[in-house]
Amino acid sequence: ASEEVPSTNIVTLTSHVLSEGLRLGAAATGDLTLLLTAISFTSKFIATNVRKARLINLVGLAGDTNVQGEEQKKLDVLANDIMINSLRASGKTAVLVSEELEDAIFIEDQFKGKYCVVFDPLDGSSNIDAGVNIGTIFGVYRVRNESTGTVEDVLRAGHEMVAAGYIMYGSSANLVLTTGQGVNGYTLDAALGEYILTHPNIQIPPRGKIYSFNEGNSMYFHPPVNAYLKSIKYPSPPKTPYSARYIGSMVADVHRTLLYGGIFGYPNDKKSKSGKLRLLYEAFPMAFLTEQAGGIATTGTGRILDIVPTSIHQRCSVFLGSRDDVLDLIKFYKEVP
Ligand code: AHM
Ligand code: MG
Repeated sequence: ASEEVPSTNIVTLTSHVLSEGLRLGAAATGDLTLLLTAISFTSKFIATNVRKARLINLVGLAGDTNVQGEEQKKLDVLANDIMINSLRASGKTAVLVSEELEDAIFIEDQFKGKYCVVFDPLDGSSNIDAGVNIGTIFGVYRVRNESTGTVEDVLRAGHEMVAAGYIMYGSSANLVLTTGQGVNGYTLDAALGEYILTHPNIQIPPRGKIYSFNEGNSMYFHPPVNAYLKSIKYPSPPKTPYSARYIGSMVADVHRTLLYGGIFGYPNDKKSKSGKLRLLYEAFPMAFLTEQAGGIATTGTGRILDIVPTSIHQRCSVFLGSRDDVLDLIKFYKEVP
């Protein structure tokens, strides 16, 4: 009987980002690597606490529903605090924008570096109590030449980001990252405490068989969206209908879309006039990852990464996924009044 021999050919997040940087001559200073190390450390902290909270909520280790409610709120705040502390301490950041905080944070000179990080520390947190996957989303800009770090450094088009990614807290923690050279996925090995490269060079299939929308909003959707959804649910033979998958946790819905293909959408509609998702730290990072994986990310009428934000918490209509599926949707926007 053969015994399972552990692989000794393991690539960790840090070594991978470093070697990619060296290969491209880009991250010669290692600053971006150190910044990403701070983010990955933070995500390990959050992953541990999400797991604890799940145990409390699902198995009921402690307290009544009231206590559980408080526990959940604490987790949002905790994730935000650890993220900010660790990014500040990294010495590599100048401006931070968090979904949890109304104003941007400007790092004091003593700790100041040349990167700006925009993030949603715990997205989909309404899902925590049910044990459903949640995640952290982040995007990174480099401060503009001569800038000491102002809000203008993050009010820039998404295509100016130098890195973006998310960490999904599920049965394992998965970190998916782009530094503009394709997309790689890493899985946290809890025993080693390291993210291991498990999904090198993720490519979205050019067409999928899954659509992912909150169809409960159909009565508010604009005509092109409803016409598109009808076309994939009632296709003319020999085509067959698409499957519906909607978790309601952007990280999980986008993660599945990157791996299996198909289309994810959260459009603006008659009720949410500008959409629901946030441009800077939800739409931009996911759009960057999608394009780097060979897919398309659009508002329906234009490329998401070309939008220039005017305020840090602004919202945006989002459709992203497999090239052919998103092109089909764009066609409906062009043809349906
Ligand atoms: P949040 O930042 O308040 O958690 O909201 C963002 C989440 C996304 O993860 C998800 O795609 C969307 O909201 C789901 O919204 P809805 O419940 O309206 O379908
Ligand atoms: Mg969010």
